[in-house]
Amino acid sequence: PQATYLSDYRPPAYRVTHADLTFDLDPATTRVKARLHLARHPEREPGEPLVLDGEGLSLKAISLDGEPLEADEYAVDDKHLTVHRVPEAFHLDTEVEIAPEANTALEGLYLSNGMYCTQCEAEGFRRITFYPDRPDVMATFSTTVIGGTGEPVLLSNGNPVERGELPGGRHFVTWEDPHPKPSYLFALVAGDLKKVEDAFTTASGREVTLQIWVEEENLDKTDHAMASLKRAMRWDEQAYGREYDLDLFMIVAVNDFNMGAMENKGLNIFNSAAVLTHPHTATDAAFQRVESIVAHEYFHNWSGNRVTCRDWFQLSLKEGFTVFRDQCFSADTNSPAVKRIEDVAFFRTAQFAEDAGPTAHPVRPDHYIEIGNFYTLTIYEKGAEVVRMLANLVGEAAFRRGSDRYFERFDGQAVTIEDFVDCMAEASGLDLSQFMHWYSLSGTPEIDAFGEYDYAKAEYRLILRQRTPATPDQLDKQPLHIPVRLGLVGTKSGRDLPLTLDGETLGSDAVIHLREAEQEFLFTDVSEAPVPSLLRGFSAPVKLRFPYGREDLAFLLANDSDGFNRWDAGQRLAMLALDDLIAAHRNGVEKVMDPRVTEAFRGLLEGEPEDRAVLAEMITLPSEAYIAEQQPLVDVDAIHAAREFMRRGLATALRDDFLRVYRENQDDSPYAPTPEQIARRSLKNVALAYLMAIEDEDGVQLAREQFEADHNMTDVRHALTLLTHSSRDELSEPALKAFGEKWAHDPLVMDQWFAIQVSRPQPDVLERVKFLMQHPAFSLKNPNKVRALIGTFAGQNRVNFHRIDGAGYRLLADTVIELNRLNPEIAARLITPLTRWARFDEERQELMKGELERIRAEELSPNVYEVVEKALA
Ligand code: B3K
Ligand code: ZN
Repeated sequence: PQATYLSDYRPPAYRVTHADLTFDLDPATTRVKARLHLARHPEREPGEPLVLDGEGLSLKAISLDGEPLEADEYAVDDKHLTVHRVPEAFHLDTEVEIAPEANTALEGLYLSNGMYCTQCEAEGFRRITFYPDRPDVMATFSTTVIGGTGEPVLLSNGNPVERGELPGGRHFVTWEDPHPKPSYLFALVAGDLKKVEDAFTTASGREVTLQIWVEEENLDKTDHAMASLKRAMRWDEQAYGREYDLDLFMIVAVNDFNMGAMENKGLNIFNSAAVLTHPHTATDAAFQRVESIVAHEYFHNWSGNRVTCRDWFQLSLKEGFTVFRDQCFSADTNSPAVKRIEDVAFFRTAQFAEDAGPTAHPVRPDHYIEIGNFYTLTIYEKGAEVVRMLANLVGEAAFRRGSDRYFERFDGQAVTIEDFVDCMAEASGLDLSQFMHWYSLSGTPEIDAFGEYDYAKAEYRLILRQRTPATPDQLDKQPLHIPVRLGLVGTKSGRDLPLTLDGETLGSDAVIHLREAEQEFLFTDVSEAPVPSLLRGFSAPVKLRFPYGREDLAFLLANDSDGFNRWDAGQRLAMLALDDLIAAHRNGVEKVMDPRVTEAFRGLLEGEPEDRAVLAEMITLPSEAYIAEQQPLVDVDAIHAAREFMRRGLATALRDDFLRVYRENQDDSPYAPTPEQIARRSLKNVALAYLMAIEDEDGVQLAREQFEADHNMTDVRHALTLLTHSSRDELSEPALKAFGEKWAHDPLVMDQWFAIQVSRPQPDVLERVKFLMQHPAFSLKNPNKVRALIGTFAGQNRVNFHRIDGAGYRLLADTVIELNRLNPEIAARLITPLTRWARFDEERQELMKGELERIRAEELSPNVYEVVEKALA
């Protein structure tokens, strides 16, 4: 496979002004007729051949301006159709055959549960018809879909303009999309679907019909998605001044989908897991996920569709910005502090790991083999952090002026990241040239901070040093422009002290700009010795080290005015204590609980009742994956043992508090995914998890009652997880059985049933994974099932996946080898845990590399090839 380079970008030789498509649907032989109106690109020389992308297409007919082409006038290979000589402007007709039922890669046109659907981003459209399949070719589309009695509903982008009956019990609908769009936003859905309909009036008074299309049995699971959609539409008008631009907005739920959802113009296609909710089938987390994904896809209508990417290297232009937009939306709708804590906890675990591994890449990569491998945490989440830094740097008002400018100037165009940042620079008057390095640098920058208080001079000297460690793709790194938000918390008053820097008063919470490799900041008029609260709100995606003592951290945990940093201080304090426990475990000496952690937690539990959702986060220990990220060499067993020891220690010491918190937060009112209810449930369930860590009899009783009460899925799933993860089979087996039988008909609930079982810490779990792979509800062809069973086992069950006999690695490699043939995109993602071999001991390294080599010996898809080559480089 060949790499594509950003530096090779050229505009397309020919543009498509309009595409007219007709699909005659059939599972084995779908006929696709395309009439493309093409014209030479003004920046390209006349006389170049026309080269269209096309993969897996069987060409049946081709003509140019109505004249059939002779065999020597064109050529077809496995990737392209070339027409040797074409005029300046012309139309090309092609007819191809494709087989949706044989499409297990779920890219292009495929069948999901008997329903036709498409996924075209990034390069799926070329599996549907011959086309210049690149985002900088934007055309209007007319699409006629012909189906039979099995497909009463025929959908595509835009507005339906004509429908009618055809001979042989067939019928058709023609759709017109007036907005020029790249081919990756094309969509078609056909099947036996039912809809829920609602309406939205835009700020300027346009009436929009909203439809959610699902299989009949899911009609009762669409309320939350619909409500979320309407909130998102209103929010985008208020926060960004962006209105919806068609008369119809449709969402379709499909069971087989590689990602969460897809923002096709006017016809968003969703993984059913990202749209369907019901109090009895979806947890609070699922409700929140649905809300944010519905919003994310809707927001793409402007950040992605109206203004799109010039090429796929600019992917973060739409993804980073849109994630930032959906994060802000969710923060406004729910608890902002908790949203930030959750996002950062995930980011520092998963994106930092990606940045530290063999597939590290910049937010704007400069080359790729398979773009499908670049829908990553770096492009999405780090891209969002970069936009967040921009927003904080330029300030709210300038950011809005900049985004208005961006949407207005580039409407209907395919643009670059520079275009976006230029708008922000113009709107703010700031020089953002150094800031641009954030887009080209891979790896996580590290800041070492040191501080010194001079009592006599009332000065606080802060020294910040930055460096970004080398990554496989980049050895040399330049200093970045890093916004560091901070406060100085007085140790006497417990308050933020006023900040004066270089004679300028900054208030008590300020952003300082680190631009040099090393920089000193001298704060004057500091009236008492402070503890610095640094990188508040995670103001930059960096690792920050400061030699905090444990008392300092306990102090910040109790006093910091920044909720995020209070949480972070607690995490840091727990980390220091966990480090001791890990070392004790490794050295075979007795583990001792640091009383400062216990007392800090006691203070939280017994202190002033505050935001329950934040409290739940504060009393949650760092995950095993996050702890692993902090270790020079990962010892999975020591980490697990240390964390369990600490959980049990806390549970033993604070048992009565946990029991009281549980009881105080029980709530029998009807389920609603409101921030208040979610906060109560999460706090109560964290408390219950502590009680179950020591298998406290009251705790066991409460877990059983909570499971049996069957009040809502959040509580049921949590209780079932605790029972399943307990050491007592008499607790787990009956509950699992009852749950599995009750929900055998619901694929989304069965996914949860799989995930709960394969994340249990007991050593027999690998056998259970194998056994469940034979379960009738499991299928390797369904990405949700693969993620629930194999993904959860390999990604979250660290002790068992990393078994020293290598059986976990072998199981993953076997699955990857099989999926490489069926679904390369999912296969390539699934390998991730094996690519992180360098972080483990030698014995495990050898085993993991051995499995990667076994995969490499297969005939590989470009997706898997690219990941395995990087992992073994
Ligand atoms: N833009 C899609 C990504 C789908 C790509 C799959 N290869 C989902 C999203 O970010 O909204
Ligand atoms: Zn997106």
